[in-house]
Amino acid sequence: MKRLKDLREYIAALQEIDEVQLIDKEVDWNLEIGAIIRRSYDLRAPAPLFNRIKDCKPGFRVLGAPAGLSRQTGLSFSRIALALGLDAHTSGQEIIEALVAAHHRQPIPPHEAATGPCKENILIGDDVDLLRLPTPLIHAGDGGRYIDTYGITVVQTPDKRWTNWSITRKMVVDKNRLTGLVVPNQHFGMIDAEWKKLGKPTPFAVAIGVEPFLPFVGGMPLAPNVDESGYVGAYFGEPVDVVRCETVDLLVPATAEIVLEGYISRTETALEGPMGEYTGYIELESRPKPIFHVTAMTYRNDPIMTVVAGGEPVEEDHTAWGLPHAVQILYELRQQGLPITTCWMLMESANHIWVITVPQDWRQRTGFNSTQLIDKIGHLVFEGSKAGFGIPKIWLMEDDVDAANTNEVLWAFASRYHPGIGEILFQKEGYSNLPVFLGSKEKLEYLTTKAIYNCLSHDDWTPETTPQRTSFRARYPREIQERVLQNWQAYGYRA
Ligand SMILES: Cc1cc2nc3c(=O)[nH]c(=O)nc-3n(C[C@H](O)[C@H](O)[C@H](O)COP(=O)(O)O)c2cc1C
Ligand SMILES: [Mn+2]
Repeated sequence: MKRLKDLREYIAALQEIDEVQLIDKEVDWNLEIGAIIRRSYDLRAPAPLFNRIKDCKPGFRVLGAPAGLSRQTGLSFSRIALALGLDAHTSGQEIIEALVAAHHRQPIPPHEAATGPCKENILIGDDVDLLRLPTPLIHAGDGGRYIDTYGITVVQTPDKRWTNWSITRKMVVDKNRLTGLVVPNQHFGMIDAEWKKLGKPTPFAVAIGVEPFLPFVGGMPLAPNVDESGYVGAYFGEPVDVVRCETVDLLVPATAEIVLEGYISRTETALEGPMGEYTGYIELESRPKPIFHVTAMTYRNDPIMTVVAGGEPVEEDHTAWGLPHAVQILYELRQQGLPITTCWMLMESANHIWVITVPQDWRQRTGFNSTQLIDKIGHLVFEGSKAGFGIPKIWLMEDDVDAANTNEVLWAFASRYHPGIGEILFQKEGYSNLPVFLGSKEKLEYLTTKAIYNCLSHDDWTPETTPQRTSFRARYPREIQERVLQNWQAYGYRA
């Protein structure tokens, strides 16, 4: 495992495999940066690193699409793999297992360092000026310039028992004020509620441009009262370095490019949003959200802001939120003794469909029929897990299907799911309010109906009546497969 300890080491590693595009031509923060990032997702082109940004001090930079997918053969997930300290060619399935493995190791708490790169420039109080930073207006129609689309928001309970790291969007209001979402069911919202109960402003910090692993734990739904920093330590087998903030009693990752710190007001609000979102849509309304007063900002020399242009798949909401959610439910279902081969978020579904696969002999292993298995999985995921909050639809199938292969998964769903009887519903489950399939009442309540789509073999199939696949691997004798593979170029194919 090769841990990349800051964003700059990550960019250097991306350069080695041609996954970063340096852009020296001056670009406009006003929509041009956002449009380039968005097109890079469409083409699965390298991550753009913008070196010259209009109205901005030379040296202040933006890295777009920090964990997008790649169009290079065999390197689709290379940005994710490098971020996780793995070889660039690591498969989706191996990435999932690497993250699950850390759940079985003891958490290692962070190490408080005396100082760190994020302290190279320190601006406190009146000197804070958010407008110095190269914050883009990402999408036409966004309610403002989003400074935090991939940063780590740090909050701690008033009794200090729990420090949460998560990703949650924030917009610039003026030179020292932000506003952003505080979703009540997320840990950020739960900890904010504890401060609210005391009638005190919530101290917060946001670390932007952090070491590349951290956004994957920021998007991971660990259990409540569990510190994400401990999981990072468990993953790498060593603690993550943190440093003390200047004006709030919080610790932040030491190698962050930019740190903003301050307090969430109990009384003041500003209109927040809309912003192009993970669902692939942008809402039209702004809503009042709390003001975040920024009491200090610190940054590295020539800081690099990471930017996600949320929207149609595949972007970081899908890679750094969808994928860690698959990891979490895989771990939790296995902890309950269920034989689960893997879980995967279908990247093209933009965090709407998670695929769960089970071994073909799951009936013998569990003693369940399909109704019982679906019921058990549905209750555990949708009702028993923080991860289930973000998950509306599950496609359940056997593991002859490669869950990370969208073509195969789509074919299996199309051919195995039975209209009318294959959709098992779970009513009034907690959910995000952003997806566009929700009705307006559901959005207000943060509740919806969720479903498991049964793509399992029928309970009454016998070995004689079980349909057999026709694929290259399934249908042809080994010697024929080998002959064909050996002669592939001899037939005239190039690859
Ligand atoms: C790029 C990106 C942007 C995200 N934006 C938000 C957001 O604005 N609001 C939110 O509640 N969750 C957002 N998430 C999802 C949360 O980070 C995720 O649900 C995480 O599990 C929340 O942390 P928690 O489990 O500690 O509550 C985002 C995730 C990613 C990767
Ligand atoms: Mn958490």
